[in-house]
Amino acid sequence: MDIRYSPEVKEARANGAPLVALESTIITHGMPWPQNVETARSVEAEVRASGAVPATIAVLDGRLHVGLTGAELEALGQASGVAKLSRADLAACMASGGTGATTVAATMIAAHLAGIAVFATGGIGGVHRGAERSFDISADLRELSETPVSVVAAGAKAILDLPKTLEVLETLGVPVIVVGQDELPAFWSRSSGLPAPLRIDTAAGIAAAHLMRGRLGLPGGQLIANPIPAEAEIAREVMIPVIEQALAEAEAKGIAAKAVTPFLLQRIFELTEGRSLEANIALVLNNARLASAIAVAIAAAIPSGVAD
Ligand code: PSU
Ligand code: MN
Repeated sequence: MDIRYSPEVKEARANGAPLVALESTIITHGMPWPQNVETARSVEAEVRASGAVPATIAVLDGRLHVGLTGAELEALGQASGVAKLSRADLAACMASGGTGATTVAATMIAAHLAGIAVFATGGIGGVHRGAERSFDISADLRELSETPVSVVAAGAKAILDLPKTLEVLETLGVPVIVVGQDELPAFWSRSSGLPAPLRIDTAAGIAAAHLMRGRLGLPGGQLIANPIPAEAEIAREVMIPVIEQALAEAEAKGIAAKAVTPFLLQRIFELTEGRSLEANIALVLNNARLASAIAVAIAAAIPSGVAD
């Protein structure tokens, strides 16, 4: 597989330094310009400050990039009409020379190809509300069951049906590990009303669980649910009516398939007058710190630094 590594990632791979994968859909479809590029840069800086090397993943002109240069990141963040690539569209985009941002699912695939075991993002996709009618279940869930990458997120986005998302993850055999509390976090809020399926409070403990899965020969990764810092959270009671309104508008407008998540995030940004974006930025930075600590712990346990 011809992967284009950035100079920084190439060097880290040669030295066995800990790497943290970062997705690009959050840049192109999850946040408005220019906060998207600013956030992507500060997330990368946070990873470096925490002792690991960031590898932001995207497809540019048909080539799979693991690690983007500053100029590539800027261009992607400003481009319009960039494709949103999940497992289903990754190969076709590359084969036709296209440009696309990778979702959690596609980023996991690329990270694994590059020997990267840990990935930080904001929230994963999941089972959408009304999935019993729409069948809208993100490919991120299946990917977590197949590809051995630990994904650090702030829980599943509260726009989803969280109980159904947990049920599907359990069916698929994906460990959902909550950090520091007994309740599943809900992205913008620390609380969801749902109990944590598993709880591990240290990066070393999460790294040990990741490595143990590998030793058991279990395919698939782990979902690490890291609550948003208390000072940055938006209370659940505040988010519930906002989410309800955004969902009602999506339904009335007939928004479907890939467009659902970007539409809801944009409407929630508008309805909260930007507060949802501030919270989103804070939680991604928090996830980047934890992911780096996990990557450092895995690299310490595996001399080559490449874990799978
Ligand atoms: N987290 C965010 N913003 C986002 C996403 C996650 O804070 O935009 C993206 C991720 O790339 C995730 C995708 O994989 O949304 C899920 O989309 P879908 O529900 O269509 O599978
Ligand atoms: Mn979907």
